Amino acid sequence: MIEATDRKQEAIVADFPILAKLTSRGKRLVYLDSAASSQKPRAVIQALVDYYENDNANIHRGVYELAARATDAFESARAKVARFVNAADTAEIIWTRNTTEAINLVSFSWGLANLGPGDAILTTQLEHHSNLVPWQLLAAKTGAELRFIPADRDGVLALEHLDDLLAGVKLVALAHISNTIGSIAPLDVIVARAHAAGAVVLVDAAQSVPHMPVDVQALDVDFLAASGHKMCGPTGIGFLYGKRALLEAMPPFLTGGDMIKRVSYETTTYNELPWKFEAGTSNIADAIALGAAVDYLSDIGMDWVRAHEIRITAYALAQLRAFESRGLAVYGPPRAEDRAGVISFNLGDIHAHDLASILDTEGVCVRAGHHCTMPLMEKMGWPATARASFYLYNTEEDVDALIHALEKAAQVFRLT
Ligand code: 7TS
Repeated sequence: MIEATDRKQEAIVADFPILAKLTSRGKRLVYLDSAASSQKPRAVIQALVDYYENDNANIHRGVYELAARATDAFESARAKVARFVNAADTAEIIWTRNTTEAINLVSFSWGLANLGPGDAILTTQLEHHSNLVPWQLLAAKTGAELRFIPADRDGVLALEHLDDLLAGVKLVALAHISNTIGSIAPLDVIVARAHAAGAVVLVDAAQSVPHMPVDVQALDVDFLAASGHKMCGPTGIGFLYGKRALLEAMPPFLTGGDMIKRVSYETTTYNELPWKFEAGTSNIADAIALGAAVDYLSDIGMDWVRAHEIRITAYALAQLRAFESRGLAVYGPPRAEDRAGVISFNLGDIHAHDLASILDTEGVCVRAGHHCTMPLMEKMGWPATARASFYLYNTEEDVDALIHALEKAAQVFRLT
């Protein structure tokens, strides 16, 4: 069993050409920044090349065979994404550039049409700026109030006052997984109580869809946003899932070509879903390559990906804890099962940027800074953290390399 898992792991690593490259110092590349963006398997890179070499044309308009092929590939990628998150209907998947654009689409379209003075939006203290700034702007524009579910030091949301917080709330917008702390939100509880209070729920799934099975129908979420580049796909493509009835009732976000059915000088009838929300020429090649990424992840199995990340995270937590006597502080839930493969830490007084620079000299790539969660960092009293994040291609050797690099940093800063 263990051997079979190891063989699968080796084969996965070999699928990612960049992982075989050395750094300019001749070190093995140890990529521990997948929460920022994942690496791409050969199948995804090849899908881009294949599309441009064989099928490239604009979609939804050409009568010639080549354009029909491009359209088919583009729409079949949408169907793959719909199956991946178990949407009831392919038309409930809207292509966007990324999670950020998907959230802005909901804010500008649904939000401006549905919120006003006296209404409230409920989010959490854990959010990435992408799931905070749009709601600040929406609140300012509509006169709605913005409220926050508090989080403790492990990134666990405090739900004791949830029902009070939900009074008058029309929208609950929260991250499935915190990109800074790695904690996982109890969506089952929050979605049920939000719906009971009459609110619509948007989930920022940027850190969950790539790393665990996500079923929008089982979760019963109303909107869900994710980015292709964090799930083995290219940059510049992401998606919004929305329940059909909500999307049908929403006005368009961007307007122009492709999102129309009929236009006169005076007026316009909008296209059907999902195209009503896809104005202008879409990111065709990257959508198709995201379809290839979804195929790749589905072949491996999202249950395997989640189980693998729990294994690596448990191993990393144990190794990092052994370092605590030398001033290492590790943040987030203590048990790997309760969290995602995202571990923030600090070593003594070393600034996280300096720490990340030393790790880089050993080929270890981690992110350092505020992770686009400035209010959370301020609340926690962390000027910055270093963050290691794992994906399906990371191994125990990668964790060992991180620990070895931390040893070096401890020596450089004389912490030993
Ligand atoms: N929401 C969460 C929870 C995220 O982690 C990110 C990106 C986003 C939204 C925005 O995604 P985008 O694709 O629209 O940019 N998170 C990170 C990170 O943790 N480090 O770099 C980007």
